[in-house]
Amino acid sequence: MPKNIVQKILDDHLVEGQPVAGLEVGIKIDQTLTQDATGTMAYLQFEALGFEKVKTEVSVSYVDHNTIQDGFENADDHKYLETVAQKYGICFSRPGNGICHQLHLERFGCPGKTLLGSDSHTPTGGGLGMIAVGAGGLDVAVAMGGGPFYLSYPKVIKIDLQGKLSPWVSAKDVVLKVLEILSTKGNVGVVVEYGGKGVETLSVPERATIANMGAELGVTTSVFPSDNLTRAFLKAQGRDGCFKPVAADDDASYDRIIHVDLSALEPLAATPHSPGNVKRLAEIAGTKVQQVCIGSCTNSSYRDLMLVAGILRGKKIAPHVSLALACGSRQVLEMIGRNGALADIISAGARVMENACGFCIGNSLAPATGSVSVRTNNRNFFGRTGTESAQVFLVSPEAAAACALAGELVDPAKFLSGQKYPVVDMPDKFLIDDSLIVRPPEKTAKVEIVRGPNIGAPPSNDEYPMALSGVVAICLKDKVTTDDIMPAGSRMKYRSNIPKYAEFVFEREDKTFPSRAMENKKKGLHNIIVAGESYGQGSSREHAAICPMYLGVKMVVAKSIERIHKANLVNFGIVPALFANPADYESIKQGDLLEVKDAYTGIEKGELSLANSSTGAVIVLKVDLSERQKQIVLAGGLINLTRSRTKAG
Ligand code: MIC
Ligand code: SF4
Repeated sequence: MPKNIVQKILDDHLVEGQPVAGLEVGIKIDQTLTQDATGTMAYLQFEALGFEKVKTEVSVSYVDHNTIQDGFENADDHKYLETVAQKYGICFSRPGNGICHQLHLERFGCPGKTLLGSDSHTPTGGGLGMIAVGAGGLDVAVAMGGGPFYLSYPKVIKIDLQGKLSPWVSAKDVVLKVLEILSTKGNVGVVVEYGGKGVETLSVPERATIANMGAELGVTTSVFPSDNLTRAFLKAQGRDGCFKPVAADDDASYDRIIHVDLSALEPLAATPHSPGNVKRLAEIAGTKVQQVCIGSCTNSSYRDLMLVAGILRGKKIAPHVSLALACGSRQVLEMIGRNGALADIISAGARVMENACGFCIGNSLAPATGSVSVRTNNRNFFGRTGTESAQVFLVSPEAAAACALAGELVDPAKFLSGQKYPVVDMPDKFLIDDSLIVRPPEKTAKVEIVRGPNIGAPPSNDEYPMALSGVVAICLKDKVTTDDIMPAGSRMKYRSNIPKYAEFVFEREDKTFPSRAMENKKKGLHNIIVAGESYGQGSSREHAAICPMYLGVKMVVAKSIERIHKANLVNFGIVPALFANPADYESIKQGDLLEVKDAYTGIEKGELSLANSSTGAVIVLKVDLSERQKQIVLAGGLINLTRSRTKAG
């Protein structure tokens, strides 16, 4: 049977289940990545599960999120991560080396392989022809220990690219166009596969930009073919040994095909406060801009920054603009440093930041009150920058540079029409220096894991209650992101300390939530979260499930729940339930007392009857879980289940 790329790679890695769209399958994971903000918990869980060594082909622990170090917490985490890596056979990328996704593309990713990462932008690896998927840290811990990763066998949407991008139109505009077409919701269980003649016109970093921001569609991942350009990229990284062509069969079938003519695209922007609010830059031009930030795992490759330098060379940014630059990796920074491009950017007036997530995760460069910030990253969720009143527009590096010069939103094609579009040739050889990657010892060595006071233990949970007697602890709207549930930014340093981090659950929605939920828990009441569509969009942070679990949340009832967050809820013993009739959402209010008499049987059956004692209404809920997931939830989470099996076995 002819196969598409997704089917080829998944079927090669299938260890459990039937390859039928919608059914749960288990796949073997070849590579894993973690970053520091999710990594500490992932490795604490790896330890708690009792594994002796990682069993993957390669596992890498990156430090890129928590690099501010305004206190001992981040440095404690780094030391823990470094020593854990040494002990269990993991490569450790030291702070200063760069952002996990950019680095993984440069130094580790290989076509045809599977990659699981505790970060939602892991699909960046799809630019190299990998099936690269984001997941919660516990799922990554299991995969590091050699266990399968479970996912719903996906439907595949093909994006057929034809033509060639015009000057000033960029890969970012391609993915923004796809976001305009598919939106940020309703794409759970889908993989996007790129194909068509237009693919040959896009370099690997451009493909990676598109695959990266595919995360905002809510799809499982995005993937490109692996072809001669992939081979050339790997060769320039000194890694063509792992090249392998990956292509769909000619008559492969797809669940849907979308045609995108690259030649017809225009410079676009995602407008506040969602990556899916896409508009043409020409349409919104003229708005005054106070800040421009260039960088992040979406747009900080050598190619991106050479383009920026080409645009800024010999010019000065508008006097009221603050321009910041954060390179994706040390390789990129050193290369543009050596060839003079960095000097052009600095001379134009840019502030040069560390090679890290930085502004993208809101731990630096919070914009001024009420200001407009133009950024090249992938998310403009409300409040993510650290300034709730700021308006964030997401654009390409070309557009960002043009806006910095103009001091307002501009279409780069119009604003820079007098200038030649800079030509950036992909280097035949990138500057390769892996000295900030600490490899684990070849032979087992005695390694003492360093645990400073910031390193807590993963919290425990009880078995699922036979009956739920709960209270609606909070009622939320549509598209609540994991940033809304568990803020990052300045709170991120508590990722390894659950009781402390739990003090900030729903901080932006309702500061009293943690204390109310804790009081309910102490009174023996189960907390229930009620939400609208696409609950848990965005980041993979499993803390958005762990911290609510710690506060006694036993169920989320929503109109729909996003893939990674649903898996995280299950892993921590919280039932992800959906309204059978979405209109019932209107009938529930915060503070209502709810009851589910026979929760156990209901979870087994996939249907729960929820009695609202405050209104007298009875509502039907659907609980769509695989047999494996039911066992996890009923055991009170994956760690409990694994431990009970180890004891029994
Ligand atoms: C993000 O972009 O939101 C993050 C920070 O990289 C997260 C991971 C995290 O919360 O640590 C992600 O995308 O998964
Ligand atoms: Fe880091 Fe931002 Fe990328 Fe997340 S999206 S990995 S915070 S650069």
